[in-house]
Parts: sequence; C-alpha cells; structure tokens
Amino acid sequence: MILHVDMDAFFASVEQASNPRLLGRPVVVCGDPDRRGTVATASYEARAFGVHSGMPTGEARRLCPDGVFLEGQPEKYRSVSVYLLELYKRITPAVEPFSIDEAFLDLSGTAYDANDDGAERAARTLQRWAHERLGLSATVGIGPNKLVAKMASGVEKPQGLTRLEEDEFRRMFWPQPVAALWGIGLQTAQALERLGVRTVGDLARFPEARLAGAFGVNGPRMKVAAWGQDPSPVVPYYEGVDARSMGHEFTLLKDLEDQDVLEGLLVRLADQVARRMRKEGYLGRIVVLKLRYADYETLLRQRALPGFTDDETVIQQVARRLFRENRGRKPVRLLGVTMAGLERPQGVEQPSIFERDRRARALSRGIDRVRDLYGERAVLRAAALR
Ligand code: TTP
Ligand code: MG
Repeated sequence: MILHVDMDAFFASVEQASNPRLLGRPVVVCGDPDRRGTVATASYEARAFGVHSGMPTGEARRLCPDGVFLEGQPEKYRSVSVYLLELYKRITPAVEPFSIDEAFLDLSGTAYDANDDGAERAARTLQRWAHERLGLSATVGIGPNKLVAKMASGVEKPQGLTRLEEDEFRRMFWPQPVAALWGIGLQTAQALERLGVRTVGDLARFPEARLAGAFGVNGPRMKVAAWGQDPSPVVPYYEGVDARSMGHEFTLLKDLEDQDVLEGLLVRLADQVARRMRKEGYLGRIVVLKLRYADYETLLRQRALPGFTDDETVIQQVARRLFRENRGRKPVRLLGVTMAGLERPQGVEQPSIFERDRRARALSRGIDRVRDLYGERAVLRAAALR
C-alpha cells in the first residue's frame, strides 16, 4: 500500500501559517528573485479569482486586486519540507521525497499495513500532524502502487483523502484524455493522438508493438501505466542503493540548467568513482544516477551493465544516458554517480568483461598516479572542464 502526500497550496499555506493575519485571505506567492514576474502558487482563496501557478504576476494583480502578494522565501519552504519528511518517517522508513511538497510512503511491513483501513489511518494521522504542528493542510492519495497513489491524490483537493484500487483507477481514468495519465506530457499526448489514441482507455487497448515502434521502451511502459500498474519501488533517498556501493555526489553552488556543464560534472563524478574502485580493487555492475532538482524533487535511476567494470568511460556514458533520459526541465541542484553491485575479484589482474585494450587501462592507472601525486585537478577530461 502506497501513500502519496501533496501539501495544499504549499508556499502560500506556509506564509499563512506563519502570519495569522493572512488566514482566510487570498495570498499569492511570486517566484524567487530570478522569476519574480510569475506566480509560484496561490492560496485557495486566491484561486477562486482564477489565479494559478505560472501566471504572470501582473495578470494575477488584475484578477485579484485585493490579494496579498508576497515574494517567495525558498529557504523557509525547504526547511518546512525537511520537517515534513521527518514526520513521514515516523509512519514508515520508506519515504521517497518527490518534490518540495510531495512524497511517496510505502506502508509495507508497518503497523498500518496490518488491516484494511490502515492506510486511511496513516493518512489521517499525517494530516493531523501537519495541521497541528505546522498549520498546513495536506492531500493524500492511497493506491496499490506509486502511479495510482499519485493520481488518487489529484482526485480531490484540498484536504482530500482518496483511495483507489486498480479497477477503480481504470473506471475513473479510462474515459479521460491521455494527458491525464501521470508522466504523459503535452508532446507525448499529441504524438499519441496522431496514432488515434485519445483517452487513457485507448492507450490501454492499443497494440504494444506499435507503441514500442513509436516511443521505444517508453511505449510499453505507458501502456502498463494505463492499466493502473507501476512496478517502480519507493526509493528512500537517504538509504543509498546498496550496501556494496561506492559513489560521489556534488551539490552545485547555484542551481543549474546547462546540459554541458551538468554532463561535465557527471564525467568528473564518474572519474572519481572509478578511481576509488580501482584503488580498493572493486568492479561494479550497476550505475546509479542521483538527480536532485532545485525544488528538491529527487530521482534515483539505475541501469545494470552486461558485465563488471571499473572503466570510467563506461560509467560516464551510462550516467549521461540516464541523465538525458530522465531529466526534466527544471534547474538541477545536485548530481551523484554511484556504482552498485560491487565485487572484489580474487585473482590479481582479473579483466572486466568489457575488454579494454591494455593501453586504455594503463592510461587510467597512469592518471590515477598523477592525481595521487599532484591532486585531483592535475589532470581533467576536456568534457569535465566546463
Ligand atoms: P504544487 O504541489 O504543484 O502546488 P501547490 O502545493 O501550491 O497547490 P496544490 O498542491 O494544492 O494544487 O507545487 C508545490 C509548490 O511548488 C507550490 O506551492 C509552489 C511551487 N511551484 C512553483 O514555484 N512554480 C510552479 O509552477 C508550481 C506548479 C509550483
Ligand atoms: Mg501541493
């Protein structure tokens, strides 16, 4: 049983909670200093006037001249977000933060998993804690997987509590446009429409092979989602991936969007990981990318390789591919590269099954030695220079 928690009008509610004079009033929180011109979010009182996220502030002022307009204070919202995660962890250790105000909770193996209404009890407990301790209201979706829980939380807001089983999910969403399905953006929806797929139900019944032809691996995944199924686990971000793993991560000094710079950082991280593996005599088989956006949404994505390696060029390539496949359009705050599924080969010079030519291996080891002597930055790959 999975819970998806989404705070109501998050930034605006935090402002209202910290200033009682704002309670019951239309509050509009504008973007951080870089994006002051748009609305980050609006309280439900302001939404009644038609104000919504992403709208130019000028337009919001026209629609709601008596609104209270505030500049957003990101640090304040982040600290509330961290406090919320601590509350969630009292329900279950399996908490996956999804954005600054959303998280998934897996109730498996907890006291709330024991009987039929346990998930609802957990949800109401969370809603009460958020209200009593922070003065915030939350909406909770409950489902058999992350997808259904996420979409259930969108059914009724604010202060909603919606539980859907797979079959109820289908009854509710099959008549709706494909774009209603979590993960299907505008462009994908348009491409689907060109194939004659209009509703979620159309997608569920569409031949898998044609979806694969048009969308690659994502085609069949979308079809599975249309059936209300989602195999992806809740990934607690603080637990890392695997006891036998080695990784490096880097928090950027400034949230960044530049693809070249971010990939350059991945190259450097892969270099550091490979170097440490060589030093400690490990080979690894699973590359894990950690990606945290400016709003704290955090993704872990992993790919198993066909064999074991300590080759930084292989690790880099896979990390960059994972990055390209999974990154959204938001600025990035942190990147991490981890190798998991580590083995320590017993023989002396056990070659990885990626047959590298001897000169390439010698080069890596030579660079390791230069760095041992003169420091990490003595030799850098050109791709990491930016
Ligand atoms: P959301 O959860 O999308 O919105 P919300 O919490 O304000 O409202 P509700 O969930 O009740 O519909 O986003 C969480 C916060 O992220 C939001 O309070 C402000 C911020 N945000 C932006 O800064 N810009 C945006 O375009 C959006 C959608 C959200
Ligand atoms: Mg929200």
